[in-house]
Amino acid sequence: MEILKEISTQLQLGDDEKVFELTKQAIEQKIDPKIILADGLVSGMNVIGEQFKNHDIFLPEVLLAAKAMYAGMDQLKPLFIKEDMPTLGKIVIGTVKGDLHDLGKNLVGIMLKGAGFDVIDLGKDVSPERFIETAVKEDAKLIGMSALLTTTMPMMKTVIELLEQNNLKGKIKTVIGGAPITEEYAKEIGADAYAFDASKSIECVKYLLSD
Ligand code: B1M
Repeated sequence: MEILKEISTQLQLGDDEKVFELTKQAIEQKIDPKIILADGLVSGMNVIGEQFKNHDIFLPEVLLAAKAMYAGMDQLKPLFIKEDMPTLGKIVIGTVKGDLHDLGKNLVGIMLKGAGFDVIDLGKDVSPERFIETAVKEDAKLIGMSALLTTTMPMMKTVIELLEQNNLKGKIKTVIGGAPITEEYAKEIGADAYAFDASKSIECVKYLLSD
């Protein structure tokens, strides 16, 4: 669809106002919000990721693209989140310590809220202690962690080890995700589940909390 290509292009150009406007138009055209997200916003961000990797663009362009992505996500958010739903359980999410990437984690939060979970979002750069202290204080049964850097992935292991040391492993489940994370890594560090994307995170969380 032409409008989705245009959203992707304007996101790559870092034009947040155009992305905001085009996303609004796509919603008015009754295009499925999940399609707008996947084929417009995320597809544009994937191109940015490749260009950044190949040094065709640099950090300022990536920041502008991220701002544009937020402009689109702001439009879509109310369509994913239905208010006054009975809660399916309380969970804590965040991006691990040292990592400032939060677009994917925010998407996961929006989708999980939309699916009916009570989501406590600790934001980015979250220390292992803070994940656990919050989960205990709020009586949350699951911690969801996001990492986008290979250098911050080990923080997930630290959280799981800390759960173990406090006899909380199993009582508080863990779901991990983010571009460098794999099923194998989740197994290796003893996470309860790996979710490839936001939709998959709903499946994982529902399954783990139904135990
Ligand atoms: Co950075 N960055 N970045 N960056 N950035 C990556 C991750 C990188 C792969 C780019 C590249 O080289 N191709 C690379 C990492 C390389 C590596 O570790 N091997 C990289 C780097 C190097 C860096 C810096 C170190 C650059 C520098 O300073 N020289 C720096 C680090 C800062 C820090 O964190 N300490 C940095 C900074 C930034 C910005 C701040 C400019 C910006 C982030 C803005 C923000 O998030 N507010 C940024 C961006 C935007 C990217 C790329 C281009 C896009 C990431 C993104 O938002 N994707 C990224 C390239 C890439 O990933 N290919 C890159 C869209 C988002 C929807 O997808 O986050 O993958 P994603 O989330 C997905 C799934 O992964 C999953 O669901 C989402 C989709 O449904 N998911 C979960 C994510 N979390 C989950 C949790 C779950 C379940 C699923 O359960 C709890």
